[in-house]
Amino acid sequence: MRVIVLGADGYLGWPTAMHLSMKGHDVIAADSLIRRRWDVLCGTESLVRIAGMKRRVARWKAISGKQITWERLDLRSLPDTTALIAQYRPDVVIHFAEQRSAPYSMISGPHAVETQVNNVVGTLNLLFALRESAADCHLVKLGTMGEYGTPNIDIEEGFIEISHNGRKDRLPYPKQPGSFYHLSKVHDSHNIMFTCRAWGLRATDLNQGVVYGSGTPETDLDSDLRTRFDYDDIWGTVLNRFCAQAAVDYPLTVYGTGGQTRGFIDIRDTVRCVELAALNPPERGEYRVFNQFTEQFSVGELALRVQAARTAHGLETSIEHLPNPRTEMEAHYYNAKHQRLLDLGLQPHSLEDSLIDRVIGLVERHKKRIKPHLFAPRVDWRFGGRGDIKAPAASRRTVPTAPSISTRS
Ligand code: NAD
Ligand code: USQ
Repeated sequence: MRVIVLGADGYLGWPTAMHLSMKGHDVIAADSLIRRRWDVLCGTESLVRIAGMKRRVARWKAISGKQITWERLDLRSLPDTTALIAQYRPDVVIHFAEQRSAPYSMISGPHAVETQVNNVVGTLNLLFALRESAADCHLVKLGTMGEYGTPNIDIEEGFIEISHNGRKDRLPYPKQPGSFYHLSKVHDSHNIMFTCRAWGLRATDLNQGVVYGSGTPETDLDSDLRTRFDYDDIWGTVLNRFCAQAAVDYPLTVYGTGGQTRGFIDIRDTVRCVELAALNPPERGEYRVFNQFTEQFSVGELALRVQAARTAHGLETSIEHLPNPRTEMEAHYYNAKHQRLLDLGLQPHSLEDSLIDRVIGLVERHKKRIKPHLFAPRVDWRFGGRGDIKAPAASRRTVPTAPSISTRS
């Protein structure tokens, strides 16, 4: 397949680009590099040092003998996005290229607007570019389990059979997202579903759970091939944060009671799920949804697992329940289906198998770079929209409003 990976400089995009290249696909890696700029603005930094894209693709060629073509592209530019799709006419586009932090989207009004413009406009531009030059292409779009929220019934994979006043229909599953970021994914889903119906595009929306882990067999090949690992309050996802906190004897920051439950997935399973979706395209005009996670845990349970894993190695770990900075249910029913990727052949890694080797081990190797002042949450959902946050003390830079749009170069 000829595959364009959008967001290829990111945590998930870079490992996916290498994984597909290793499997013999022709990979074009595109990114605006805006995430590196957001890091500077938030005073945050990947735990693992990451090489620039030119260096990464050169190193990949030297080590694997395979070519990944690098293109700098901002999806917010319709002409540039159209030109990229017309130039390569891909069989598959894998779209990771969004502002993906819920806390970032809740800092202030301008951050919410920036998030939704970046994500919704970027995806719309891509849909128009596909219609123009590659209408048969399969769009694989990264959505999120957070689109569904935490309803008091089982969560289906995208659609639910409804009986109402004696009639039946199969309708999109109700959405109750918990941040302006998660809302942007809902808006994307609606736009994608509409263009499949209206223009006959084909798309898979991967509603992914929270990802953990340090990398994949390809990122492990060389230090220049590593992917980022976030542990701060804005970009760090919960398990990666807990492992980083434990490594420097910082109490694990469970928000509220810790009863909030989410779906989780190892980053090695992410790249495999994306590959499975790409290899098994939907029909023209079909919009389908796969729930992309492998296990579900409450946040409190995760903290206890990290504590237990360390205790087994004679290490102490404390857990602290902070007042929850988010507006979310802390005690709720949660049972989300996740069968469709298993049906396509996914063989999941379990947290039990990955925690010590793949997460705690990596963090231990890099723990000198951990900056504990990046752990405390700076963004409160209830005060969102009132102003900017300050970067933490060790790096006092104000997080500014939306940056201007850069063009493809
Ligand atoms: P990331 O921030 O590490 O990577 C996203 C990449 O997209 C960055 O390199 C960024 O520069 C790029 N990008 C953003 N806007 C762009 C634009 N307008 N044009 C071009 N490039 C742009 O994020 P990630 O963790 O790799 O997440 C990738 C995708 O997966 C996101 O869509 C996210 O919502 C989704 N997702 C992530 C997780 C997770 O736990 N990390 C879980 C579920 C879903
Ligand atoms: N949490 C804590 N302590 C922390 C950090 C988080 O208790 O130190 C809690 C949060 O309150 C939340 C849960 O852990 O209930 C998950 O938070 P998170 O920051 O790990 O994940 P989230 O903000 O939901 O976002 C991440 C990714 C996002 C993706 C989403 C998948 O950043 O891109 O869409 O996971 S999902 O959660 O399924 O929507």
